[in-house]
Amino acid sequence: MSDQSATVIATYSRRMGLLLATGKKVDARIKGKRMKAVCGDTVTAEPIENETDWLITGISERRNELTRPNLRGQVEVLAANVDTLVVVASVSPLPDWYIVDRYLCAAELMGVEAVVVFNKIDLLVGHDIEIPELQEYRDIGLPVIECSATTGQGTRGILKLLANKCGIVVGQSGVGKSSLINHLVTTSQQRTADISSKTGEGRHTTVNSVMIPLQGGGSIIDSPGVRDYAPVLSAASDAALGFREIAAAAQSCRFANCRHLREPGCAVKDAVEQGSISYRRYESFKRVVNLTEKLSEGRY
Ligand SMILES: Nc1nc2c(ncn2[C@@H]2O[C@H](COP(=O)(O)OP(=O)(O)O)[C@@H](O)[C@H]2O)c(=O)[nH]1
Ligand SMILES: [Mg+2]
Ligand SMILES: [Zn+2]
Repeated sequence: MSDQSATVIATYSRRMGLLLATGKKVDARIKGKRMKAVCGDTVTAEPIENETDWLITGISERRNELTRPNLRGQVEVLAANVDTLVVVASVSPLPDWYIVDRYLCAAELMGVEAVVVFNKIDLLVGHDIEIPELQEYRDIGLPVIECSATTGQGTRGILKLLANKCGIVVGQSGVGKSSLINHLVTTSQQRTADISSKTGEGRHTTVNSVMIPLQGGGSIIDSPGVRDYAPVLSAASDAALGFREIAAAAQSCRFANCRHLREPGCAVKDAVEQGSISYRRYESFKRVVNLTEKLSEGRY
């Protein structure tokens, strides 16, 4: 039987869940050790005789990749072919805005949309609290959604943004990524818990990530909570491209190779001093520069 086209919708330690072009879901192994497929990949696969598993025979070229450096300094691909990064922070655990900025930086460098989702606002009921960081994101033109996976308040905005798109939910552990996805999925059959228990390896196998269809034709990828995240940059000078307001101001720097640190005539530093660029975002930018320099020297 000839190869069929399929989408990778789940990755476990060694096997994968596939959605075949026919709409059928199967488990699969991958041919050889060198190929590594991730959620969102389009692959070719064929059935294996006398087995329920299919065999992945090839991975199609990726439109984009969400990557991070692993502990050994190698590039790890978390997902492929996504349209939107849904960056989640929450009332509790307290937001680490640097992590949010690093994911936003990754989205800019991937050339995909990003949305900042502030979850668990049910915990703020009765308190009149403005979150200044959220306003900073709105000021640079990013969509910001305040919501609660528990009450459902605000979550329709996420569905609207993901219509006919593939989103990936990212952010610190415990902010409610899985809860939000469970809230958004159309039928209970498609809930994340069921996906891990229905596939061959059983529920004791850790699901690394899973893609779930949404109402409106979109889909969403849940990735396990990451304590920290850093984008993979080919050079520290690329960091500015990951911060849209810094990239815009940089057009007016005196020197084309300005690093926006201590150079004279730096329009970015001027904008920070005048307050039109957030000092916090500028600090995030400098941290990404530092991190990239450390990585390139193998000091991560
Ligand atoms: N109060 C409240 N708790 C939430 C909300 N969303 C998630 N949680 C809780 O936060 C904890 C972590 O949620 P989970 O979805 O596992 O977070 P993840 O690690 O980002 O996937 C769980 O105990 C959830 O019940 C919310 O909107 N409001
Ligand atoms: Mg989770
Ligand atoms: Zn500059």
